[in-house]
Amino acid sequence: MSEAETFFDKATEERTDFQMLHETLAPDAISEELRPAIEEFGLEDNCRQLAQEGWTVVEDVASPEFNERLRGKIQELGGGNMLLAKDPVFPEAVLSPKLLAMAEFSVGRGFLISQVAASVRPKGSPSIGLHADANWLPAPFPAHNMLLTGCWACDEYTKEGGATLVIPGSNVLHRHPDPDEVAAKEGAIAIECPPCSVAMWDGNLWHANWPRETEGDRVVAHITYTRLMMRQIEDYGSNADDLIEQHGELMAQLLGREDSLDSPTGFRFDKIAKTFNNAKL
Ligand SMILES: O=C(O)CCC(=O)C(=O)O
Repeated sequence: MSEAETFFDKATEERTDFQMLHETLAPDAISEELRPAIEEFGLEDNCRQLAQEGWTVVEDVASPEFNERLRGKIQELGGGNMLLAKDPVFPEAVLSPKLLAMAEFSVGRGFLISQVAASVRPKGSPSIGLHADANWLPAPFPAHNMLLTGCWACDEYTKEGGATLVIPGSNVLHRHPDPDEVAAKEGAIAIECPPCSVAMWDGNLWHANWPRETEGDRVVAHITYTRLMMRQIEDYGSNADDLIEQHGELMAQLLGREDSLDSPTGFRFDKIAKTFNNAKL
């Protein structure tokens, strides 16, 4: 028997043992499994805005004390990438219940962590170029969102302070901006919000930031979640065992240990039900 036959025979055998979902949830729908969390945190309007306009802001994501701790650690490090295993404050941020609920809404059940980065922008920091985060996807972008990026605003977000710039509704174009559109930034607004908010957008939304004109630093954690079938930006493989031991099953999911894919021992048949069903939610 060839390897392919072995795989498909085994998959068929395993699939008879669970209730397979056949229908995929619509891109703007909240699943039955997720609805209690969305309602508990009062995130219905955020889900609606994210689906329609491509962006939203979730306020009071954590306590002011946590926000200060996060800000302090980012300043101490001077920003950077690959932060998930650098300090316990980052896993705590990534596992914030409100963020996890929005991530499941936007990039589906069983989603992964793609990137944990941070930036410190002093007065005079220029604007970054207009872009959609789906940089490794060809256009047209798929109907279902593949990436959710959250900028955790440790400080108040104002236009003069260099807040994130978004073009609401550009998400429906499902393509990258062209050079003229990058230069024109037509329809751009500033996301203004209090500290300890997370400004988030989908992978289709055209966005950048405004130049910082005010004194002091703009301190932000950039957290990106992705759909379970996507490759992640950052590879935490060498830290995964420790992170999972410290933070449990949710961290295992974020690091791809709770699905069938990308396993060094081949397809994980023990996770087939979860994977195939989560992919449709
Ligand atoms: O720094 C910002 O306000 C925007 C950052 C950004 O473009 C991103 O994280 O994709």
